[in-house]
Amino acid sequence: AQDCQVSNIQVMQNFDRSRYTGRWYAVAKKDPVGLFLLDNVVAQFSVDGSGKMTATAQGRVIILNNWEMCANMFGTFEDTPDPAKFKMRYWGAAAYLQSGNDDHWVIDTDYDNYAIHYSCREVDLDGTCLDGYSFIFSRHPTGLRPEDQKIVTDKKKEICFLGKYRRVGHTGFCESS
Ligand code: DAO
Repeated sequence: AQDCQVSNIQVMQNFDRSRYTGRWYAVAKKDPVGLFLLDNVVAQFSVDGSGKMTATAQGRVIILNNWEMCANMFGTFEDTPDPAKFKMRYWGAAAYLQSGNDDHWVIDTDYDNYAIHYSCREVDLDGTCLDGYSFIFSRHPTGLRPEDQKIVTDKKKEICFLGKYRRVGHTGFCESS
């Protein structure tokens, strides 16, 4: 399962969206073409009364002419036959923020410490991912626990993004607003 075919990527088995709710700190990110969220990225997942997953996220962005701000983002998730694969429609609190419709796959999580997210925006002719992004989330703003690092490294390799991540810092930039 490591031929880098998007269609062969293994996702979380028996994904439980209710255990996934709450706050997740992005600690690393593989950027897509035209990256948007830079750092101080925190996502908050919820499940509404009808069982649909929703999320809000914050992060530092630079828009238009080098204007730095904290983006408040919203996402709604459409279910698919695979419980760990969603279609995410997302938009910003302000019209000039990015919006779109991306795949949102949960590759692996223990629900209490780490989660690996994956989204391929464009599949190449050979079936590999031409443009995609991925967040490594932690329940802890301080980062991953040492015991979770090997699992995460192995998964980065499985999704063919190993070596393409950068650290996502948390400086409190979005806490003042
Ligand atoms: O930062 O380059 C990028 C791509 C990320 C786009 C998605 C941002 C909005 C997400 C909202 C909800 C949740 C996780």
